[in-house]
Amino acid sequence: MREKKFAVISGGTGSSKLIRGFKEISRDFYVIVNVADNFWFYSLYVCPDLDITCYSLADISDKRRGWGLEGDTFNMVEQIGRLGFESWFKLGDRDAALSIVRTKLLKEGLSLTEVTSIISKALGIRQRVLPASDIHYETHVVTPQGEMHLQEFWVKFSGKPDVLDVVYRGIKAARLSEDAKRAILNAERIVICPANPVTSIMTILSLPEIKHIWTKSRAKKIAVSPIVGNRPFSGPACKFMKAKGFGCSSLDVARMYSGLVDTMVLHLEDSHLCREIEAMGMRCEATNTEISAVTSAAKLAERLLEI
Ligand code: FO1
Repeated sequence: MREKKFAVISGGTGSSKLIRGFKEISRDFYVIVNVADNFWFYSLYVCPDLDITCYSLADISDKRRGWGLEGDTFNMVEQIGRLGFESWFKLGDRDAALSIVRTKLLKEGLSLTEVTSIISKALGIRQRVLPASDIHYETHVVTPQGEMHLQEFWVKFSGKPDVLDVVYRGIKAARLSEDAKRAILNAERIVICPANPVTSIMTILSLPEIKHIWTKSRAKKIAVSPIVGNRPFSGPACKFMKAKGFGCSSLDVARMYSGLVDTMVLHLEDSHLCREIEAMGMRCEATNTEISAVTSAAKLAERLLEI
């Protein structure tokens, strides 16, 4: 086991695979997690990216679905449907238990950072899982049918509507959490996971004052592209990148992260893009970024701590 001060910037499903790899080789690291896809579901505060991070670190996640708990049941949400209410968000029964506890503690006045720390400990997690912010803000997708929360776009409408824009509602009033700030300043190395750049990563790197903290941090900053060729590993990254005026390739991911990272890591298939990326002033490394198996995730994690 390697002990090093490093932080991982993380979103949901794609990130959780790499996090499992890091857990194989290190017990002690920070995970700074996107919170802009959090939302209220029947009075419960649901935090999909925090939860998949915790479930992955506790090794109880549903790896096939990429969210929720392995072996969970959906009796609660099915009953909500039978009562004639909206049940498109399939919050599992045991998954809901976590949201019930979180909502109770938040209502008692604890911050999301404090609540996440309590939940992590209860799940036996040794790593520090840090919400990027303790203040709620939301990713909204602007479509021809109107503006909607990311969860509505992705789950209720299956990611089908055209995307005109993506906006972070409330971000100006949000702040990087104190613990996330400290992690960024103390880390020797920061790895940006292969996550959706628009809805998982820039939601964090666009927070007010982050520019100052990010520049002050002496950490080596490395980003892993979530795209191979023109295909994202999962999810609607391309639709969102296009709405933001980018194309859909690792080169475009590098353009988005230009000035924020020292090194771009991309899939071997995309190694021809390295020359153009290096011309942008970044280092570029092509390696196997396909990490569905935990052994390949650990191998990539190992490499990310070396370069
Ligand atoms: N994703 C789906 O595609 N369908 C669902 O019904 C669904 C339920 C769900 C419940 C709890 C949770 O933590 C995540 C859930 N997700 C579901 C995943 C989630 O919508 C997104 O993948 C993430 O927000 C993206 O980061």
